[in-house]
Amino acid sequence: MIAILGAGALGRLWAASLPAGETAFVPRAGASGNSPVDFQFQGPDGSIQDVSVPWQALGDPVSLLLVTTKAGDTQNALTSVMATLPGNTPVVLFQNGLGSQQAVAQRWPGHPVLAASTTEGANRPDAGTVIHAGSGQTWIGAMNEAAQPYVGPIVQQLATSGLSIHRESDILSRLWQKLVINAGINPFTAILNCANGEILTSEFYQQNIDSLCSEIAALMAANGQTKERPQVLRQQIETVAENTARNTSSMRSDTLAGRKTEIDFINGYLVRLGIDAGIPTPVNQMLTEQVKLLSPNIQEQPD
Ligand code: KPL
Repeated sequence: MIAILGAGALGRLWAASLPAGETAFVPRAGASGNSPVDFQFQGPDGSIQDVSVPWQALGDPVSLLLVTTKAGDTQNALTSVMATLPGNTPVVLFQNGLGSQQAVAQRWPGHPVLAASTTEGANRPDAGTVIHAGSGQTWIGAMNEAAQPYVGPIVQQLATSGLSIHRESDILSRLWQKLVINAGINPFTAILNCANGEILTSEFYQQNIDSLCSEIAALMAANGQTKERPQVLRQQIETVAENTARNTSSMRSDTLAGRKTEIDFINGYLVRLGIDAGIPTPVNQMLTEQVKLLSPNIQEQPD
């Protein structure tokens, strides 16, 4: 049984894509999941499928735990679950940004902890519908030594979903690449309340993007990542913004829905790295503050 912690759009995408009967959602601490999670799943080709996913019952054997909670929610959500999992059960983290993955790997060093970086696009326009808006790619790699032997078998197991899964020997670099994109697109779309492509013509973006990319390039070099020129990072950001021009970013949709955003694990994470390395990050800081001002009183909410 593959257990899934986090019944949001991404968790439901995996539940709908893996073979029927092989997945169950993990109830949050204090919550009792009784009736199954029922939803309609729309594939990228427009096909509709009715999906029903049970909640994991106490004592159900779990071969693998997929964690699809928001980054800011992950440690809390995992705490009660880890206490009930045998120490050799692998855990795959699907969070956006960086910081939460390292925190989990450090907190449970004996557990095989893996991380995934995915470009699958899924959204949940209402409680009973999940749309797999665009097929993407998912890379999976080990976050600690204990996870190394599990990477190949997990890639094979998750490939039964029909999604495109790859083994990644340097998952941290892969997560950094996605971080660059998210740091350069998401806060601008949330602050400007616009689709991804529209940031490119905005004055606010044009005024800040080069300094932002210089900050990120310096932080990458200081953190053992390939030293990229800021112009190269800007090009990468703009290619994705163009390719996803009509999309609403996850940060803009969180803001519009009144949910807590993942800014602390994207630009906020870069600010923390800057403080540690003595590298000034005024643009990351400004973007983090402005995104937080959009939703000042929001508490953590489970997906
Ligand atoms: O990953 C994304 C997100 O919205 O979080 C991008 C790449 C910006 C696509 O919308």
